[in-house]
Amino acid sequence: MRTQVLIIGAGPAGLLLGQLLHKAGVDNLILERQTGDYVLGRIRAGVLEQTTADLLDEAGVGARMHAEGLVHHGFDLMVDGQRHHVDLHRLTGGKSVVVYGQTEVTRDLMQARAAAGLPTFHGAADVQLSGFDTGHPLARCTVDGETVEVRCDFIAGCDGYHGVSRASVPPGAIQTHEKVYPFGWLGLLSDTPPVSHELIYGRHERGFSLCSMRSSTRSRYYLQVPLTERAEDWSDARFWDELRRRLDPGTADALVTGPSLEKSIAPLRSFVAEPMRFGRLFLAGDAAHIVPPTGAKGLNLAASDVRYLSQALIEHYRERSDAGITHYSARCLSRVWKAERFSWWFTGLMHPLPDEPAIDARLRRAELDYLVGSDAAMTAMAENYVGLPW
Ligand code: FAS
Ligand code: PHB
Repeated sequence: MRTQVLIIGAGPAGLLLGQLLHKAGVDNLILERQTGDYVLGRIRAGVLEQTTADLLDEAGVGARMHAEGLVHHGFDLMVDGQRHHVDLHRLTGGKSVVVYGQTEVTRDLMQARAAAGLPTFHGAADVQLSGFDTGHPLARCTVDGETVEVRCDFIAGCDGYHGVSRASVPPGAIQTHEKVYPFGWLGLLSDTPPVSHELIYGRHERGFSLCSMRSSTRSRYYLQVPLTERAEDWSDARFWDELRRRLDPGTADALVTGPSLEKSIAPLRSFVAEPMRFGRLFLAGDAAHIVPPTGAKGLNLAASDVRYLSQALIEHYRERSDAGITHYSARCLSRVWKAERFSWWFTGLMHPLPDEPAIDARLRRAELDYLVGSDAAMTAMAENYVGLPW
C-alpha cells in the first residue's frame, strides 16, 4: 500500500501529527505496535502549555479539554515544610497552563482519527524501515500474521524512546546525549479529591513529592524513590504514609486517601538525539528526546515538534517548498535544549541525593532560598514552566 506520510507510533505525537496532516489534506497512515487500550492505559503527563492547548484546538480536538481541563494560574513549591506560591499569571504577564491528562488527550485524538476514518494499524509487529536515505521510504511489518508493506514519501518516527525509528538510523549519522538520574518517580492515581487546588512540588529531606491531579475528583501523586524500588513493594498504605511525611502538617492533614487505580515507577533521564531528520525520516517527541517529568515538558515538547513537522510537510505539498523540512531539526532542537535545561535544573533543585557532598546540599539550599525570595528568579522559572514562545 502507499501513503504520503507514514507515521510510526500512535501516542500523542503520532496521533496529533496525523490529525494536523489530515486537516490539511495530506494523506497519512499510522503503524502502532500496541492496542489502543494499551496506549490509553499508560498514565503519563498531566500539564499542557497554552501553546499545546492551542495546537489541540487547531487540530479540532480541544472541546473536551476546554470542558474538563483545569486552567491553573500558579503552583506551590514546598521547601522543608514551607509553602511558596509561584504566581504564573502575574510573573508571565497573564499566562497559565491547563491540567488535562495525556490519557484524555490521546483519547480525544484517537476518537477524531476514527471519526475521520483514517487508517491506524494496531498490533503492527516487527516494523522495519528502509529507503528513507535514498528517497524511497519503505516500511515492512506484520499485522495479524500478514506481511504489510507501506511505500511513502516521508516517515515520521513518533515511536518513543524505545521505538524502531531512531534505531533505524545508521549509528554514524546520529549523536545522542544522555543523563540518567539515580532515582525514579513512584506515581499513584486515585479517585480522591486533590489535596490542593493547584500542584505542589515538594522538596523534603526524605525526598521529592508532587501533588497533582486529573480533575476535581481524581488525583495523581508522585514520590521520589531509589531505582532499586519496585511498585509492587509499595502498598497504598505505605505510599500514603510516606507522602504525608514529606508534606507540611497542614497539607498532610488535608490529604484524602483512597485505593490506587494505578501505581508505577518511571525512571528519569535527560536524553537528546541529534539531528532529528535523516533524509525522509523525521523523529518527533520521545523518539528524539526525553526530559525528567519535573518540568512537565515531555508531552509539550512532542507537541512543538509536531507543529514544526506538520507545517514543514504541509508546506512541501502545498507550496512545493522544502524550507521547513530543511530547518526542521535545528528549529526543534533549539526549543528542545532549553526545555532539557529547565527540566534538569528543576529536577536537581527539588530532588535530594542520598550521598551528595554536604557542600552540594548547602549550595542547593542557597539556590532555593534565593529563588523563593526573588521575583526575578521566580519569573525565570515561571516563563519556562508555562512554555517558551514557539
Ligand atoms: P509515546 O512513547 O507516548 O508514544 C510512542 C508510541 O509508539 C507508543 O504508543 C508505542 O507503543 C509506539 N511504538 C513504540 N515502538 C514502536 C514500533 N517499533 N512500532 C510501532 N509502534 C511503536 N511527561 C510529562 O510531561 N509528565 C509526566 O509525568 C510524564 N510521565 C511519564 C512517565 C513515563 C513512564 C514515560 C515513559 C513518559 C512520561 N512522560 C511524562 C513523558 C510522556 O508524556 C511523553 O513525553 C509523551 O508520551 C511523548 O509522546 P510520544 O512522543 O507520542 O511518545
Ligand atoms: C502529572 O500530573 O502527571 C504531572 C504534573 C506535573 C509534572 C509531572 C507530572 O511536572
